[in-house]
Amino acid sequence: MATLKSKPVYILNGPNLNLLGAREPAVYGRETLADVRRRAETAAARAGVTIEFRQSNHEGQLIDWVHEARDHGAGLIVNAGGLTHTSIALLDALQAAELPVIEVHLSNIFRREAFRHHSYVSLAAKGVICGLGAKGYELAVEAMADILASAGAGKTS
Ligand code: CA2
Repeated sequence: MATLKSKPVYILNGPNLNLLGAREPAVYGRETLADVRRRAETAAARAGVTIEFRQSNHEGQLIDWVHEARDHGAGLIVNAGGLTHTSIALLDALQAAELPVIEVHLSNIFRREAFRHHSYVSLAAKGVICGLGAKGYELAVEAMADILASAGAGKTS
């Protein structure tokens, strides 16, 4: 039987998400990124997948991790923070990765400033979850596990 555990799902978090819980609780909630990580790990254990949970404030680092995921990952869950709305380079990397991508945002970007309504990441994403806070990461892990199980059905590796 195929195992979903062989390659991890990369969960990449972009600029300023390390500040979660410390500032702007009205927009992003009170949970820290460590709390979000714990939720994702619990959801992953439930769903039978493993995760690589990372955060960087640097565009190039995130792109390097997407490249790493291309070789060593099963899928990508991405909250690119502000780079969501600006980074063609990150989009290019995600498209080149040829892996299932799920985009996550804590806040509902469509209830916010107009500049947040456009996402480059969405062009590479199979699905988008936004506005559900940290719960969105759990849902993304669950959805990714389903996608990987469907893709792997009948395969031996
Ligand atoms: O809602 C989201 O998850 C965002 O990706 C968060 C980004 C924002 O630029 C996107 O439009 C939507 C911001 C990252 C978090 O920034 C913080 C700033 C201060 C305090 C806590 C977090």
